Amino acid sequence: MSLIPKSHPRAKSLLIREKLVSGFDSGLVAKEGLLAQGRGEAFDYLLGEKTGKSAKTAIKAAAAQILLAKLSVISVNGNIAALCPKEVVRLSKQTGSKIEVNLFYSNEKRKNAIFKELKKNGAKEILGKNSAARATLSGIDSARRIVDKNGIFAADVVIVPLEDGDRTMALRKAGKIVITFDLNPLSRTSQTANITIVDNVTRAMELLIKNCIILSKKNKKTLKTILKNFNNKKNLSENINEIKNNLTKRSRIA
Ligand code: PTJ
Repeated sequence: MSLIPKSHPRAKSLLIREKLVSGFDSGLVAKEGLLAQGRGEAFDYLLGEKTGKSAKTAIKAAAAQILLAKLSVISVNGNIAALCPKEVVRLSKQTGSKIEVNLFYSNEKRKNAIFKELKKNGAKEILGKNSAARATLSGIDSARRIVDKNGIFAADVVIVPLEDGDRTMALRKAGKIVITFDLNPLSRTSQTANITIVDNVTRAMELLIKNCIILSKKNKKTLKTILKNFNNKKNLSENINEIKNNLTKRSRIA
């Protein structure tokens, strides 16, 4: 049972933190994943802990891009398995995207726990464990280089929530379109991806699913226009301005 009272002014943030801690206790999350969450929390504070206008714009572009993909793959790590396994499965079912487990701090035991968690949440096919389908991404030295030849390796669009910069660059160099969720607009991943959603993945994943449902009723031309009008660098700059405006507001003496 949670020790966090619902009335606590920071209950939402503390409950997200609790998901990570219980994900760590149940073997889903790497120790380093707890630190990554802490960094994310700090940026979320600066954002005002809400989905801003620029994040909404990026989410809409991401939905259009996923719907236009020939093969999209959602890459799942320990933090994502702990924070939003249900949403990952729903996004996959809504858009026909494949799910692939790909870890930075690779470890078979943790990988198995993540597979189990995704299955418990309704996933049917999960890639990332079949050694016969192993392929290697070039330009990257971490364990993340090992991917599935029918998944990330073959994909034209890869969704990489909470990612490290190296793989984002390697994926871009391999000609893939990269969509990321990252609360830090300055990170290498944020700066390198094609579409960066600067928002807490726990808020943004749900919105992405909603946008995919709405946009699935539109034709290809409309989706392509949404993408044509999206500029990641410009959107990131707007996001930094949102943070700046929030800080200016908070710095005023009432
Ligand atoms: O499970 P593994 O082994 O694949 O490891 C996963 C982690 C997250 C530990 C690994 O990918 C890592 O070390 O990531 P980084 O380089 O610390 O980057 C994580 C980024 O995600 C940081 O820029 C954080 O600000 C951001 N972040 C953290 N929590 C959230 C977040 N962004 C969105 N929503 C969050 N809840």
